[in-house]
Amino acid sequence: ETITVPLPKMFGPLGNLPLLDKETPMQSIAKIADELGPIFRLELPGRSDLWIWGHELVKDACDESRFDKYLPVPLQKLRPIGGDGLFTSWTDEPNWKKAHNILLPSFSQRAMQGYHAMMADIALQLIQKWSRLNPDESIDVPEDMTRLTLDTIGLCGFGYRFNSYYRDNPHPFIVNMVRALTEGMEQSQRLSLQDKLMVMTKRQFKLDIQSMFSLVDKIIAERKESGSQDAQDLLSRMLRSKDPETGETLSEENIRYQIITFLIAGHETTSGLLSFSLYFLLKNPDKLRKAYEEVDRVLTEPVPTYNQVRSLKYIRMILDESLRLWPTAPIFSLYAKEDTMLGGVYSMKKGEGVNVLLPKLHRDTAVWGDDAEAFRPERFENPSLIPQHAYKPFGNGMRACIGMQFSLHEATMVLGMILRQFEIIDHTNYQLKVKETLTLKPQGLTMRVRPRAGQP
Ligand code: MNH
Repeated sequence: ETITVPLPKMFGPLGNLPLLDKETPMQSIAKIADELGPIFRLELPGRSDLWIWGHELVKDACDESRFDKYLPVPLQKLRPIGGDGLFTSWTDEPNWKKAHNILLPSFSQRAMQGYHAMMADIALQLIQKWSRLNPDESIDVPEDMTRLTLDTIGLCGFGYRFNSYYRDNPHPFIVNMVRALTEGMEQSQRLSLQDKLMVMTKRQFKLDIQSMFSLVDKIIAERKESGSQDAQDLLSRMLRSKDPETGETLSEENIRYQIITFLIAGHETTSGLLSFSLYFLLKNPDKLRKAYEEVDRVLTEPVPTYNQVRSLKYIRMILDESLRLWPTAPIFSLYAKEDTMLGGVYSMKKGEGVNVLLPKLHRDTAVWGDDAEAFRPERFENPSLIPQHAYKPFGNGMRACIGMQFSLHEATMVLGMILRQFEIIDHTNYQLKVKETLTLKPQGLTMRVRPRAGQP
């Protein structure tokens, strides 16, 4: 039997569009989800989308023998930027599998030992900046976290220093990137006539992409010329490594797309994660106390070792719990490879897509209990107790995030170092407002810090 999928109130040819706040569409959809339940449909001009968040439905959609990653319209709009890089390619494009094979070892937990010193280099810049603040100065948390994650992926990715802690304004590459990403996302919300009229915006979009390509192409060319391919960064690994299946290396164009993809994927998501984690600690003094206890016990030197970072179990649980409540990449999409019954209740045609709404999956009380809304890192004490496919902040299966170990090693180190050095203070009694771009961030979060006694 197939159920009738609920649809919210319609507004003629605009469909459900008026129900979506242009600034915070994901949060509007989560509100609709509260009302309509674990599966529903949204009609937007020219599209009709299926959404799920109930655990049983998501679990079924995570079956890779029947479903594969889908590129919804907003991701398709990023093709001019990300090309056939890992994030914006279909699984059956030849460069997806090739790059996946070549890059997987470079993102393994073992490979993090090679990036550790570079990550620590950037983390120390943040610690030093904060330790020189006057007591009444406040920190723009998302801004300083974005400086950190951008500089980290720049250095570990291709030996380039964005030097964001020496700038008030974002690096020109980031200005181009953020404007291009924003335009890509906005294109997908525009009616087609409206979109055709935006001549200047389109010209700017092209210019921004050209500037991004030229910086990255220059870095690749210089590295090839210098012949120094012994560097430990991702670029030299990409230039060297051959796909075990085809024996081929990646083309220069595809390496460019991968680098741009890492910059996009690697900087906003991890900075949002660190910002939300600090937000939750500011609001949960008992958890903060446990975190201080752990970093005081484990971090005995000013710069943590690789193994010390791996020992920060509670810090890691704080990050896991932050990603549960505010998964910074909140949606991923799948399509049915053949006609199939989704969750045994809804019949899907071959090629039909479905969006997974993570903030709601991660608050499904059937899995997480009646205190699903509460910040409780202890839930992750024993990860084997978490039901399969109930927690998906890094996506699913072979198309899951390749940068998971990278972001978690970086974030664990930085959060550990911050808490070892500083008492964090919620000087404004901050009220959470979640800002949406391609990712989520706590908008306008600021805090103050004081040196803690007995630093190493
Ligand atoms: Mn990441 C895919 C979340 C950090 C590079 N990432 C995904 C997906 C999610 C995700 C969800 C799956 C998207 C989809 O199915 O359409 N990523 C995150 C989060 C963080 C993150 C929550 C940090 C926190 N990601 C990073 C970092 C990098 C990175 C850091 C790179 C350095 N992510 C990727 C790439 C993909 C991806 C590349 C696409 C992988 C593939 O499909 O082969």
